[in-house]
Amino acid sequence: MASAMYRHDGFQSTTHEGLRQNLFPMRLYHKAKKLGTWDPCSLDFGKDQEDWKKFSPEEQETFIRLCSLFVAGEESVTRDLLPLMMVISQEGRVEEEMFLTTFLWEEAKHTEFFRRFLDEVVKDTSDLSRFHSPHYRTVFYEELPKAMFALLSDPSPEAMARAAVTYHMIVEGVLAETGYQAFFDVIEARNVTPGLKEGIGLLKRDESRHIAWGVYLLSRLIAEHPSVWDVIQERMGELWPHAIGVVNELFEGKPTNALGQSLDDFIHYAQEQFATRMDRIELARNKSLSSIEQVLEEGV
Ligand code: MN3
Ligand code: FE
Repeated sequence: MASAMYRHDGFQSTTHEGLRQNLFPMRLYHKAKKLGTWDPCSLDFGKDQEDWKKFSPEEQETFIRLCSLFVAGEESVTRDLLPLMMVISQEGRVEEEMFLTTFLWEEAKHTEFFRRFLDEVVKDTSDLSRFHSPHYRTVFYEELPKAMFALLSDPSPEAMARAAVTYHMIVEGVLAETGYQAFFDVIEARNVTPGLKEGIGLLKRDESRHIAWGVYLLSRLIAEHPSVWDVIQERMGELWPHAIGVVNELFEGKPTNALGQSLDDFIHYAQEQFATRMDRIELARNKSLSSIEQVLEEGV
């Protein structure tokens, strides 16, 4: 990269516009400062510790399996966001970068949250990567870091679209949304582990902002470069079998797990998430970016 790029021709904050408060990412930034400041250390796990002792070994195993996927998934999104932030910074989109500072901090706290549950409730210090099945490994050990760190040498709109589909559509939009909603539902229905439930509720709210920015980014890329649409579809097609693979592996060939969750429900919900995201992005092909922002704003 030419060193000539490492200079500033000016600063947005000293232009006649100042910081563009009406930009969607700026509105997300203000939301994040209000809603994203919860502290994983402040959650009370006292009742969770009591409930844990009453779970059967099979139920405990299912909790640990889910937590091992979630904690590593949160670590991976914490570790893999920076290259995308760097491109946004280099493009001088300061309002988007300001939102992304909240994004990265929140992912760090999500990692901390699940690890705290494992340390203080589960009290398991064994190697939890044993639960990381082949499709999970393909997504989180390979495809996600590869797509994100490719941006260091190729910050093109096409590479950005591949990164955003991987990170925001598949990992956050399909896998995290599906996993957290299903986990939240089962904890709520059984009225157990209130600390875990509260944390997942807060985390889901954070994720809705992350995904909204991801959809905004993809919509913006399509608006600026219409050919990006084909790249998005191709990338969704590449990753979808792995996303469904992660769900199938979670159930190990059985129709339900020890918590009474059903594979069919999981698959159905994942498909719904996938279709909803695709619909939103497809809107960007025919409508203005501002009309998409309105739809996105309703969801955060
Ligand atoms: Mn997260
Ligand atoms: Fe996220």
